[in-house]
Amino acid sequence: MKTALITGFTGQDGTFLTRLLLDKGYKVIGLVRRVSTEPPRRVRGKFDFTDALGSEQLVLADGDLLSTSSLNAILRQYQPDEIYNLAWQSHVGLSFKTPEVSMRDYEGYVNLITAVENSAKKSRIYQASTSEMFGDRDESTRLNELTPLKPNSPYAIAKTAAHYYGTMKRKQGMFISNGILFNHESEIRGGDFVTMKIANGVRNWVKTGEPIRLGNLDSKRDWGYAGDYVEGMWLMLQQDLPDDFVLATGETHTIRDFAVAAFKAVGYELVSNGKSGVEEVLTVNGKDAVGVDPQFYRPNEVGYLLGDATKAWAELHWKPKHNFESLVTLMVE
Ligand code: F7E
Repeated sequence: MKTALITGFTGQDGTFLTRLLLDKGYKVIGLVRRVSTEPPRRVRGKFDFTDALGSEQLVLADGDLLSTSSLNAILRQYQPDEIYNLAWQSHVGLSFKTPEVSMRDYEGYVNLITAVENSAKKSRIYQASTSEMFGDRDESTRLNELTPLKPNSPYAIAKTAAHYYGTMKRKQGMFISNGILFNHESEIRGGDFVTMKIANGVRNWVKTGEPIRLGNLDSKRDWGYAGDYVEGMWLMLQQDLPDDFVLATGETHTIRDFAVAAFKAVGYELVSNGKSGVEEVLTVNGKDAVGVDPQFYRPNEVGYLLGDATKAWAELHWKPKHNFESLVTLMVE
């Protein structure tokens, strides 16, 4: 039986990855940081891990990426074959207000690598790199593993540092693969990311008529389904050699497109007044449904993301099963 350690175990990707690895017969160690309230547990349907916890196929290990003693102890005890580093403050907008947190996330990753060197030399590491590292660029390019990085948020700068730190350690012989994942969403996506905010907002609008307040409607994202993307993460660690891989759908849409598709999924036609910025209002049969609120703008924006996952298709034989329409429908429903 293989053993995997997941940091960021309670997040969206940690939850999907736990399901995938348990189904593959892995023993999964979830690194959990004790907080004064219980960590959120997803216990519904396919994410009910009660049986796995009972049989100890899933174990929660108390620790923290900022505590090297806890990392060394956990690694010495479990000697994981694979480590998935998903722990990170993942809201880009928030990172502008709490930049030190992003830098500490980077420090935590360096601690993890050092602990692996000291206590579990054979572990393979997956690092969650991100399309945010590409930063703001013109719309002529599809972004892949060879595209130069131009991060422009505290979140992306810290992720880029981690990306290069891992690449540097790979040259010294460590098995570290960077997954450059474009946006990936799901039915358990947090409510402060734009897709779930829209999905929840549509349902609320149907009930109460309260419009959804959003920020920049023009930015474009390449959105896939988290369940597809964790398979890609796993595949990266099954290769003979470590490498960097982009996971993306190859389709890009504006935030406005997502809102229009989400209203369509419940049978409403959302129409823009055609104005720009805070003047724009989108209505359904003349009734306000989406408005723009500058409080949701970011100091720097990543306006355009479109990924080229050709390498992952060719080398990992990875292809996403969900497309834009099926993702929107799944989230609204
Ligand atoms: O924003 C715009 C916002 O917060 C998407 C994270 O998982 O994917 C995610 O990062 C876009 C941005 O995701 C609102 O300005 C408009 O252009 O859903 P998001 P993100 O920043 O792309 C990458 C790959 C990661 O690595 C991250 O960890 O939507 N937008 N209005 C809004 N965004 C939010 N959150 N809320 C709004 O009201």
